[in-house]
Amino acid sequence: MGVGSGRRDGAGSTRRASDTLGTMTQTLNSTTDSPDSDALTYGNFIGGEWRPAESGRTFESRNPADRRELIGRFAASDAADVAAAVRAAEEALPAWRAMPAPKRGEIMYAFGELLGQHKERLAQAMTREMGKVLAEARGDVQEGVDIAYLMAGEGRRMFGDTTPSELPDKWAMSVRQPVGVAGIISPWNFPIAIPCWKMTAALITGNTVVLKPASDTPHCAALLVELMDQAGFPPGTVNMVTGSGLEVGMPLVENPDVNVISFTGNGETGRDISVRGARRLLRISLELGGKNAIAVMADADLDLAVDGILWSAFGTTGQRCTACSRVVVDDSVADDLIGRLADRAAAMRLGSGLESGTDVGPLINGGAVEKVGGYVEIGTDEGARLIAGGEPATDGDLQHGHFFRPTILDGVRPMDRVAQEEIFGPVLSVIRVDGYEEAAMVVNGTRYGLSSSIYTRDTNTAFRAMRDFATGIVYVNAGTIGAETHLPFGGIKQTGNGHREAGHAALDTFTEWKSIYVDYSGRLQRAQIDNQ
Ligand code: UN1
Repeated sequence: MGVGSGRRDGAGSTRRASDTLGTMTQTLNSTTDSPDSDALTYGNFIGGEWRPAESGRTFESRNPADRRELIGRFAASDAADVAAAVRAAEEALPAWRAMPAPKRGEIMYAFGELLGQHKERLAQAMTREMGKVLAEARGDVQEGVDIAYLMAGEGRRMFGDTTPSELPDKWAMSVRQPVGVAGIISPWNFPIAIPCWKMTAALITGNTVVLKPASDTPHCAALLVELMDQAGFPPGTVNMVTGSGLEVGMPLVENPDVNVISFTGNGETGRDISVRGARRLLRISLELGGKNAIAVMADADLDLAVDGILWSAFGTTGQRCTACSRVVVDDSVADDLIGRLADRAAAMRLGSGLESGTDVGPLINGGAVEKVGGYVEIGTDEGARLIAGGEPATDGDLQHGHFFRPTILDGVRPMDRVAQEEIFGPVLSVIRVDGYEEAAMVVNGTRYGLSSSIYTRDTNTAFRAMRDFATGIVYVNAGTIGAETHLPFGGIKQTGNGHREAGHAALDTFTEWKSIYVDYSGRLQRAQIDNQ
């Protein structure tokens, strides 16, 4: 694999990502007394080469559990770097789309295998860079492996339709064709899984890719792209440009040679992308979050519900699009449920996700701590009762990280801001209702529609919820998180714009349908006319 390292730039040495995978000899970085001397500098990956931003600027990524730890320095890119990456993707496109899809699938299988082999190192790197506890980070990488294998298989499926023609001696079929250059803008909360969802679907269908990873997790992205290079994706098929949304994301959206954008992130940015893209009829897939509810009915198994709620609300520190941020509970069991939730939440152990025994890792950055704290205040001002957490955790070593205690607000009303706005942190609002009808109304009473769940022992109620809950994903007797890669992932209403990721539905974002008619009758046959 890789020989030598990337070019040197003004800010130090640009390393191949593989240095930290231990797959090549470390040769760079002169001695310095700085405590950050071990931190590496990473470039962009364009046309099969690692190179610094054209401006030479860099930015830092730090460990959110201990911000004294520098993860690395990354190219602070701009429109010039984006243009170079899009050019490389365009140049690679003809050969890549001409390669038989099963062959593209073989490279995808190799990539899935490599991801699996490097699972532990990637998971550790992920926990260091974005904080989720190690077991969850391993799950994140596994999700990447799963989608790589699923999409590799699509190389031998990618089914279209063959169908009878209305005329004799005529053949009709439809096939998928790649869209072209795919701009992928991925979030930090699933720094391996989500770019994998997007890139594997784009690549297997014959598109080439420019990845703009979240600026909070450039290290994970660099490691991922390095593995894709090793797996054998030809130069230019996968490119990566790091930097801010404004300086990299928007130029990618505005670049006229980008044919499709797939974005996961906040609603405001999604809308902005939509508006900018609309001017040139750009194909755009958006996944913009949720305000996911778990309904707990009077007949629910409360032990099961408590486990599911805590996992869904505080797993990944509440930083999942699918996280449960509302519990909609039947009044008859509310006190019992809430008492158990509060006790368990208070007992959760905060700390570095690398330490065994940690239940809840840090939030992604200082801004997130402020935002979450702000929402707790908004909630209590609106009349909610704080029954667990409610503040940053700063005791001992926690003071060096972005920790916030698992928080539960009771007595929240359905239209309160904490019950309507996505907080993206460990804050759970409890809403009391009377019976299924009211529960369903409250579950559906938000602008989002990603995930929902119901706990009940009554089969009829469960089926009603499966029919009524207005979300793209519904769980019965399980929490709101844990979607599997072979089913469509996405939501309705303002969660997105109708597209789905994962499953074979993901292919729709990255392909155009072409309908083909072959007439072998040897005479003019007019559809709709000669078949009468
Ligand atoms: C997200 O939060 O954006 O279903 C993705 C889940 C994960 C994916 C979440 N498999 O929770």
